[in-house]
Formats: sequence, structure tokens, C-alpha cells
Amino acid sequence: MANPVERIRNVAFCGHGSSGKTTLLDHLLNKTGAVKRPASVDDGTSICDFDEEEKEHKYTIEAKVTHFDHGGLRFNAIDTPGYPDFIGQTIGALYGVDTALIVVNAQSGIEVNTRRTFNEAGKAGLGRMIVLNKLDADNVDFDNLLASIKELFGSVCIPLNVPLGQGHDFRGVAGTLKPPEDTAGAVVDPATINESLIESIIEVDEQVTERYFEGQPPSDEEISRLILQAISEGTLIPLVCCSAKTGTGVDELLEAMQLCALSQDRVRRAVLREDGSEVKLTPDPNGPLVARVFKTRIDPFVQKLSYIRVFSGTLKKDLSVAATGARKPVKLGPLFEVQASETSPLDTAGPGEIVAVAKMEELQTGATLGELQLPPIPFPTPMVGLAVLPKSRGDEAKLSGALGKIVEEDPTFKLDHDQQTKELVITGMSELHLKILQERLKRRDKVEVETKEPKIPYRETIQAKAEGSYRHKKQTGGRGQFGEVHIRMMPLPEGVDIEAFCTKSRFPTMKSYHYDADNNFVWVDSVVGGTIPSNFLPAVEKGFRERMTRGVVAGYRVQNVAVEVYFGKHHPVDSSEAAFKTAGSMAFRDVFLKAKPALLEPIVTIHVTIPNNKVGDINSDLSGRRGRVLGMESAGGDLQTITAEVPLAEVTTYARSLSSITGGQGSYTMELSHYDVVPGNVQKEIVDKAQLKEEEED
Ligand SMILES: Nc1nc2c(ncn2[C@@H]2O[C@H](COP(=O)(O)OP(=O)(O)OP(=O)(O)O)[C@@H](O)[C@H]2O)c(=O)[nH]1
Ligand SMILES: [Mg+2]
Repeated sequence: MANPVERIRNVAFCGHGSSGKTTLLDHLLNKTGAVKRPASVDDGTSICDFDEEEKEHKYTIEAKVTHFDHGGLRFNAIDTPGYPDFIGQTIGALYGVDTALIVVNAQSGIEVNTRRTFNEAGKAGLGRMIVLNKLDADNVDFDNLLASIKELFGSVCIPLNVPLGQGHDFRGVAGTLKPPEDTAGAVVDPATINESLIESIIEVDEQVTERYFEGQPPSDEEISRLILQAISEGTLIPLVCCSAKTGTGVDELLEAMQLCALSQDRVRRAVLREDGSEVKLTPDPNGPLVARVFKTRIDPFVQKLSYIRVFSGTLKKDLSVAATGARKPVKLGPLFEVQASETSPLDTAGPGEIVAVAKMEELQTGATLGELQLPPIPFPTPMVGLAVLPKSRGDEAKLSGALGKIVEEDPTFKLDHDQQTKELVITGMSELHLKILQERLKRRDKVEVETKEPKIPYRETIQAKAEGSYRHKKQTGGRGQFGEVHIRMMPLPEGVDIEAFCTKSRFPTMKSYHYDADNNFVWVDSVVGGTIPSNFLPAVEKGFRERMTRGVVAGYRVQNVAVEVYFGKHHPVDSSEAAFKTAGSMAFRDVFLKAKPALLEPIVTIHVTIPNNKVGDINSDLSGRRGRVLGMESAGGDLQTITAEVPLAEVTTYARSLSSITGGQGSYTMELSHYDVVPGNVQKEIVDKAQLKEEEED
């Protein structure tokens, strides 16, 4: 039976690793009777952490979809991984839900991924709630914790309940909305919080606020309505206390979810028409279809499952729908309701629902279904690379098939065939991320790999204008080869508006231009009078492209270049496609060398979290790596997060250095920021090395 959108609440459990998200969700599934069996992360019987790798490592690697009913509402709850290495799964999940439940480990306080998920949820426009978990653990100090949460996330974070006792004494919670009479043992008197809570709830309604200050408290109905408005506007972030381990506070957590989790219509989302104009998204089951794939999983036994959140319209098997990235409409496969590892067939899915659709080979994570488009999910670009080859010879095809599956499942994993080295290069968020994926390859796909030091994806470009020509002429008995190509070359700035660039004032005899966005390369056909017959121009372009892939100065791909072909010579008998291809390639090379060639290198943004007393060491280490520190923020407790830009080449094995500087107390994440010109001395080293290699190969 489909659930009406008003009754659906979609919630992602996110936060830092080991804060107890999975334990909490396992507990809720049991408590609400959705799954009736004991479950524990620690002994490998968790409902949510069901993958073999998760059972072995005892942490979540993939987002899991579950559901339970409570208080007349259907909750679709997604458990997400807490380690930054798997952030892609968490970000995907955030774009499938309306509320983020940020779980904080009361024992260790705010951690790196607490902040990251808090910010990502904000960016996605979701309602946010904070759950302080592990109140039963040693050394918990609620007062301090609340102060640091308010300091970092603002005074909009207000407790809906406070703990009665903490640590071993944690035995219950006392509500702050209607403080109970008996609050013996309360760490903070709930009555002292009541006022600020009520005020932050009713603040969103002028009339109710006015009446309140005239002495008339808001009604229960007003509270339930306005609290949702305050959460959706971000003027309130309610906080609750519990222990997933002992179960204390879990009933009250369910009550809080019932009161505070947002329904779909409370989250502002824009959908775009094809022409880029915005349309209001209304949750109408009979309206136009708007749905999005936020996760893909390839089940070891079954099939590819696309996890879809419906926002408008209704999904049904065999329906033909438009999808991002698919050339023609796709036909929907069978629909399933998901409960962690289990699936059960469904007929339809309407607004607010989260379902899996099987066997949709054309669908990719992030794709929107329907004619209207949702903005893309902001997955980070992974930057930690490794070259891989199968341990057993002959497994090449099997390996690339298996890696292809991971590309589909994981938007933060990339696979490239390096043209120069003929290597398979995999790129992920961190060394741990790649290690876990290798374990999956071994278990699921039965391929083992050997790895090599990562290669840096440098690029080649030019920094000046130049022009020149090349004549390819060969006479080897019989028919000869002849082709001559004249070109002008100039830098093509990144992010350029290509239409504005390719104008008659820049290229007076331009007939057409051909743009390749991947390499930011354009070539302009300005040949007049047929000096290069038009049937040979594609061959000239082919010559350019081959040279661009092969590189000119150090064997790296060329980008950000514009080439104008303006003149040439041909021969009625000896000219051929092959001759013009060679002439194109050689002209490109010669002129490139005259146009101030330069190497570009990837620069990453790195966030390094370390104890206070290591800040100096890390800052000077980063400067030694050609890094530029952009800023530093407290990460709660004794921790600081340094943000810096640094060339990828300097941090390919940063995990090891960080661990030795901090004695294992540090962590970091990085993602691509931009490409920048490599400094002269470093450039010379790379070019020399590449030339040496070329000579050795010759
Ligand atoms: N004392 C105490 N331990 C808890 C509590 N909740 C969870 N734990 C323990 O903390 C550890 C981590 O719990 P998980 O539920 O796996 O934490 P998680 O947030 O899902 O971790 P990731 O999947 O890595 O993000 C396990 O050993 C749990 O038994 C709690 O309320 N109190
Ligand atoms: Mg977990």
C-alpha cells in the first residue's frame, strides 16, 4: 500500500564515525517492531551493517535504507557511514531525505564529520536535529557539550530534553517543552530551558509571539505547527539525549522525531525546466514525475538496484520515463520496498516515498527521472589515486568489469585508462576508501589486485599565442604523401563562454568551430579557397587530437587550447587523409612548443584535523609541501581543522606523514580544487623525467 505524502518522514542518520548511528537505528527498528530480532554492530548481527566488509570492520561503509511506523507516521530512515572516507554515501543519502538527524558521540564531542554532515545537511536545505548519544558512557559532561555545540552550530540548538544523571547514572530524560514536576537528578533544570525553547519556536509567527508576551502561552496545536516551521527555516535545531546501548531516551527520541521530522512540503526545493527556469515542486501523485536516484547498489546475487526518492508523480513498473544521461526514455523495472538487506515487491511509489528499482542499467546515481530537472547532487571529486593490475594474468577483463560495477555504485570513485602508461588508475577519497573497495573486489568479484604508487594527472597547456606550419612530404617510390597545414594557436581560458570566444572579430575568415568541453579545446576552420580540401579537415583534426592525448612536452594530455586552421597546400595525387593527419599532428606539436608550453597540476583542498598542540607542526609541514593555509577552525574539544590548498603531487602519501607527526591523532580529507601552473623548477624535473623515460623506451 502506498503511503500518502503527509504521513511520510524521510530521515538520514548522519554524524561522525562510531557515534552510534547504526546501533540507534537497529534499536528503533526493533522497538517499533519493524524487524523482530536482536541486533548488534559489535557481534556482527546488525540489521543495517549487513555487508561482509561492514561486519568485519564493525563500521558502516554504505548508506542503508530502512523503514518503520510510529505514531501514525511512516519513517524512511537511512543509516549513513560516519567516516569521511565514505562521505559520498552520506551526501547521496542527504539528497534522498528531508531531515538530517545528526548523531553526536557525547563522550568525544563534536568531531570532523559531525561538522561536515551538519554543513552538508544545511546546504541541502534539510531540517536538522541533533541526537546526543552514549550518555551512559564514562566522562560525559552534558553542560560542556551543550556549550560547545552552541558555540559551533549556534544558539539555535536547543535541548528538547535534558539527561537525568549521566555516565553510569544516566537513567532517563526530562522534557523541556513541558518540564515535569519531578526533575530530581537533572543535569540542568529543564524549566530554565523551557523559555528559550518556546521563544525560538514561536518566533516564526508574529501574532503568536505578541500574544505570548502579553501572557498567553501558545496552544499545543500552535507548538506542533510552528516547531516544524522553525526547523525548516533553520531558526531551531532541537537536540535530544539518549543511549542507544541501554535504550534510555529512545522512546523520547521517537516522540521527538514524530514532532520534528519534516514532511516533504516543508523543504524548499527547486526544479528546473529545460530552459533553466524554476518551477515549484508540489508533491502531487498525479503531477509530473520528479524523482531522483540517490544511490546505486549492485547486489552480489540479485541485480543492480537504483534507490529512488520520489518528489512528485508516481512510479510504476514498465512506465517509460525521461532520465538524466539516458538518450531515450527508460522503461522502469520492478519496484521494491527496502528494509536494510531485504526487499519486497511494490506496485507503485508516490511523492515522498523511497524505493528501489531493479535492473535499470541506464540509470546513474544522481540522475533525475522525469522531464523536470533537480540540481545535481554535489558529490566531492576524489583525488587519491592508485594504479592497479590483476594479480593473476588473464584477469584483466574481469577486473575492469568489476571496477565498472564500483563506478556505478560509488560516485566518489573514478576509473581511468591511462593512455600513456596503459595502466588502470583508480581514484577514491582516501587510502582507506580504496582499501575497502579492494576487499569488495576480492570478496564479491573474486579478483585480487596489485597496486602501484599513484600517478599525478598533470596536463599540458600553452601560455602565449604562436603560429606556424608543417609540410608533410614523402616520396617512397610509387605514390607519395603530401599535406601542408598552417595554424595559429592561443590559450583558451578555463570556463570560457565558447560562443563569445569564437567570433568573426577574433577569427575573420571563420567558417565553423568545433568545441570539446572535456579538454576545453576548440579548433576553428578558417581555411579559404579550399587550400585544404574540406574532406581532409577531419583528418587534420584527428592529428590534433592524437597529439593532444599523447602530449607534447612531457607526455600528458593537452587542455585549454584554441587552434585556428587558416591555410594549407595539397596535391591532387599525393594528398591523403594519412598525410594530413600527420601534418596536423606535427603542426600542432611545432606551434605548441613556440607558444610557451606549461604543465598544469591538480591542486586539492585539504582539511586536516589535529590536536591543538600539533597545529604549528602541521602548518610548517604543509608550507614545505608548497601548500597555502587558508584558515583554521575549532573542531570541538581539543581539535582544530586546518584548511589548505596544496598540490596533489605533494600529498599522495599524506596519510603516513600525518600519522607520524600526530602519533595517529590526525585525520584529513581532500578534494579537487582546480588546476594550476606547475612552478618552473618542478616543471623542469617532470619534463626531464618524461624525456629520460622516452629515451629509455626508444
Ligand atoms: N556506551 C555506549 N556505546 C554505544 C552506544 N551506541 C553505540 N555504542 C557503541 O559504539 C560503537 C559504534 O557504534 P555504531 O552504531 O557502529 O556507530 P556508527 O555511528 O554507526 O559508526 P559508523 O558506522 O562508523 O559511522 C559500537 O561498539 C557500539 O556498541 C551508546 O549509547 N553507549
Ligand atoms: Mg554505522
